[in-house]
Amino acid sequence: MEILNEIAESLRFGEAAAVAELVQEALDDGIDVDEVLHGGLIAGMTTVGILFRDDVMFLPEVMLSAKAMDAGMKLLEPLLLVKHSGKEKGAKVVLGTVAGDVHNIGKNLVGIMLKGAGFEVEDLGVNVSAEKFIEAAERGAQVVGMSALLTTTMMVMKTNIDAFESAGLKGKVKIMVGGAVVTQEYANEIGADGYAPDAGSAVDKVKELLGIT
Ligand code: B1M
Repeated sequence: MEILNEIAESLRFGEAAAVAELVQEALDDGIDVDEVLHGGLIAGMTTVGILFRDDVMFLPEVMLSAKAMDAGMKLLEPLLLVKHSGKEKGAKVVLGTVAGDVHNIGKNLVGIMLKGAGFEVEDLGVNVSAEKFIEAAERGAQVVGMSALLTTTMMVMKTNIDAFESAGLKGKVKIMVGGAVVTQEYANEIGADGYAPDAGSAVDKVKELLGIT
């Protein structure tokens, strides 16, 4: 669909106002919110990732693209919450991006989907230390979700899981990991209870971890 390409293109060029306008237009045209998200915003961000990797785009430009993504997500969030609404009240999930890592777009999306499904979500933000995760878990969470986008910071997940073990929380709180660089194999290797490749399957994984069918 042409308009989705236009959204992706505007995001690639970091044009926040244009992204917001086009997202609204796509929604007004009756295009499904998930299509706008995946075919427009995420497709655009995927291109940004490739151009960034290949030294065609640089950090300041990627930051503008991230701002444009936020502008689009603001419009999609309320609709995603309604579309994916469920009734899993009572269970609390703590989310955060691990220490040393400031990528939050994917983690935020996971939070939106979990809230939509009815879970209570405490989002600790980015650059979250093991201590902060543990404190939040001790306030009463059933699941702790850690996100990492860098090959360097994904190692921090292992340190955090070890810290949960030392705090006597391993097994009491389920730990889910995710983020572009994380795999099921890595999750198994570091002793995480669960892994999800994307925001939609993060909801299914939390339900599975909590025995909700
Ligand atoms: Co950065 N960055 N970045 N970056 N950045 C990547 C990750 C990179 C792959 C780009 C590249 O080279 N192609 C690369 C990492 C390479 C590596 O380690 N293998 C990279 C780099 C190198 C860096 C810096 C080191 C660059 C520098 O400074 N020289 C720097 C690090 C900063 C830091 O964290 N300390 C940096 C900075 C930035 C910006 C600040 C400019 C910006 C982030 C802005 C923000 O988040 N607010 C940024 C961006 C935007 C990206 C790319 C282009 C896009 C990430 C994104 O938002 N994707 C990214 C390229 C890429 O990933 N292909 C890149 C869209 C999002 C919806 O997907 O986050 O994967 P994602 O989330 C998905 C799933 O992964 C999953 O669900 C989400 C939705 O489906 N998921 C979970 C995520 N978390 C989950 C948790 C779960 C379950 C599922 O359970 C708890």
